[in-house]
Amino acid sequence: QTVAMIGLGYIGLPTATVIASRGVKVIGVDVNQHAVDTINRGKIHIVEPDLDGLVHHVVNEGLLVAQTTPSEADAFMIAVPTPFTEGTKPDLSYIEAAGKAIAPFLKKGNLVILESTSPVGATEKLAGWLAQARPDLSFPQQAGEEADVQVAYCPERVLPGHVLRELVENDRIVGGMTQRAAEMAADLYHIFVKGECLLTDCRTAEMAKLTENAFRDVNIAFANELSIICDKLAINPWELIKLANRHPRVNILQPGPGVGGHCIAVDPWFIVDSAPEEARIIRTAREVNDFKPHYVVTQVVEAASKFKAPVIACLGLAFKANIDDLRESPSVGIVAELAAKGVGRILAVEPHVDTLPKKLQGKVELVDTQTAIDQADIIILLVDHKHFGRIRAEKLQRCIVIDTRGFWSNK
Ligand code: SAJ
Repeated sequence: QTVAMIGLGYIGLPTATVIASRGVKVIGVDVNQHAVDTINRGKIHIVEPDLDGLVHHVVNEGLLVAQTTPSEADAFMIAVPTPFTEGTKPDLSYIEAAGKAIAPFLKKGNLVILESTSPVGATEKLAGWLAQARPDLSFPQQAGEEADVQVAYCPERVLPGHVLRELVENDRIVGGMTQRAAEMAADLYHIFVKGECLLTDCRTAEMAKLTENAFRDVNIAFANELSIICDKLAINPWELIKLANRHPRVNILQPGPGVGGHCIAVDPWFIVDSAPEEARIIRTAREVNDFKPHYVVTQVVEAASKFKAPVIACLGLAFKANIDDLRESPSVGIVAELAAKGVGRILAVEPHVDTLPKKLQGKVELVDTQTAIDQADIIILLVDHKHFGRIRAEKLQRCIVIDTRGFWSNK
């Protein structure tokens, strides 16, 4: 059998590669010519541990071929972006474009699987676009179990940095528009998934993905709110959380400078958009987490007011520890806000990158850890990179330290 993967980004490329590594022929499709050319040379255009070697192998074996337009296959998987721009609606235009691109190649017996994080109802919309483009074929919304082309929703749930392991080991939610669609999709995932495939309908599967990330967001918001309350009451929040977590039914997450990444800070808004009156905790959690970077800025501004010409060292720009991903990072936002306020000379340290993101260029100096620590009056720990474990405690004693992750304050 042949599988076509539409979208060769952070999810599509690893998934296509793992399927190909099981000996299945995979056609990878992406509108980005550079990505297609890079992959066909056996190289990768994204950062994910161990992915480069596996891509090299499957491309060499002729099992993965990238192209800019689809061709015929038995199953079509779609892993394209679904952005949510604040104050507007979820943007399904990439899914619609993917549907229109595969429609001419569909034939009886095909399966179409949507993997992109989507609002509830998106899979049914996709099936509608496919049916519109191919009136000669039947789809589940009219023909149910007997449809010529079955359609399913199976969310990806992998953690960036651990994608290859989690793709194989995690349980997989498989939501069919029909029972047949779910069974066909489960058969496909069984090729590479060692976890369990849990069958359900597509609306439940869509909501499950959003629920997982909203659950985490709400729990991080609880920790972030606690940390602000603790500052007011002069309590160490990390010690407090550690103690409370010794209760057998309490498990509080870690406070930080805010929530970043492309999923947890975005997905809850899909739920809020679908049920604005009802989603009260979910909306408030987003607001609490989005407020945290501004709170950190206020702390720094207050500390800076004690110096004539303060030098401020900002440690870490990535959205979480030990990765090089600076997109949607609260740390970058904090550093940019500090620079805009002109509170002092700002040194940024990010051991995983060579250049600053555009919005910091010319305003902030990118330096190594040693230089930053030697020159700083104020040190802000923004990311708990292992790398910062090298900093010696006595170096910190002559500065004001604002430790947003509990890296040093977690007793
Ligand atoms: N964070 C905290 N405190 C914590 C945990 C995380 O402040 O206790 C922050 C991180 O620093 C980061 C943000 O939250 O800025 C998100 O990091 P994360 O590691 O929690 O999650 P992501 O965004 O890398 O990946 C999530 C995962 N979802 C869940 O754990 C429920 C992953 O499994 C999903 O596949 C991914 O979103 C996705 O693509 O949706």
